[in-house]
Amino acid sequence: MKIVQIEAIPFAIPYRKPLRFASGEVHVADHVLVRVHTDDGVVGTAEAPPRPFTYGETQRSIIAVVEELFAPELLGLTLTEREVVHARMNRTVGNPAAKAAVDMALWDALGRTLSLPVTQLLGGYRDRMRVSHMVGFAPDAEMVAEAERVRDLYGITTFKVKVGRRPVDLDVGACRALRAALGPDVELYVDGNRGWSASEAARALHGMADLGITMAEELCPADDVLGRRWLVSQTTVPTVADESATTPGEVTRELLGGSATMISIKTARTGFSTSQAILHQCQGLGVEVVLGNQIDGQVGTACAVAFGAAHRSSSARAGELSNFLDMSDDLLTEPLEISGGELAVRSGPGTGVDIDPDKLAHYRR
Ligand code: MUC
Ligand code: MG
Repeated sequence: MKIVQIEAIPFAIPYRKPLRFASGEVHVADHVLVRVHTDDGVVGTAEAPPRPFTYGETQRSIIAVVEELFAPELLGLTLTEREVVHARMNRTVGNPAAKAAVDMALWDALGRTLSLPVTQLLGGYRDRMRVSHMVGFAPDAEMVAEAERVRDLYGITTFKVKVGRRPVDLDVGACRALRAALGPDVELYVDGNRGWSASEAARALHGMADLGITMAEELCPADDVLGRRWLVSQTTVPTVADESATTPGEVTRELLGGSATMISIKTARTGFSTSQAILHQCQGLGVEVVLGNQIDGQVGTACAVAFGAAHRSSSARAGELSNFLDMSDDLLTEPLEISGGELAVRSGPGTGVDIDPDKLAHYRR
């Protein structure tokens, strides 16, 4: 169970269509595959999706941090020395996707060593999750067509609508068009990726008051401390902290400071270990969570569903597990499939996914 090698392999897979949102847009999945090898010949795998506009990480920075900072500190440790692994990685601030991928690759290797699924090791609450789909910026008719296509093809009935454009009526109109087309039974919530001021956000939420919006995520910049607290007082829609709550400390600040009432947990950002710490923190505080997505590929999505389904509170709502549908291809020998609006957890050891060597060779950079 000793760690003998850690690889960071860059790959790039184009999107069939870009995802556009207030803080950026994504055309190519230029991710990093992290592989942890043990002295027993076991290999644990995870995926790091860099989000430069959010966390300042890039494909090259993730490789450098994993190879130059983390690997030398972690070689020789055993897979069960997770606290030591985290203490050493946390000497370096930031770099959430790099840390998360190392953590999840370690859990995958542990599951494979023990011949047990990671989802069972984490909590084993259920074997699948309902899926929520993100609808990016586009003209109203395209956003509606996208939601209808995903509903008809995959049975998905929960949609996160990207907002944060100016004037705010652009997004109020898009949400109104989606509600009119999809009817009253689908769940709609919004994510502003920090695009609006607090007053714009309040205006938008009032404009959407009759649309049954169930959550409002990260509408304003995290540093608008009083503005965000004021926004919470202006709306009955639960406000979700995403980019502003990337560590347990930030979760405490957001919740106790009154700037958010729910937390988005993303395994691409906090791995399995810190995601579980945040989940338990939220449970202890009586705060709901939503399983988010950092525009993960299929390896990352398999990790997310393994985590989300493992716990009662992370599987209570639909999880954001469908971004991979927009990629032109992926790395798995057996692709993930969403049907009936649900994604099942892979049943094999670890996270249950296997990388197709030909695909990796093809997309490797
Ligand atoms: C989200 O929830 O914000 C977009 C940017 C990012 O970092 O994650 C996605 C989705
Ligand atoms: Mg978000």
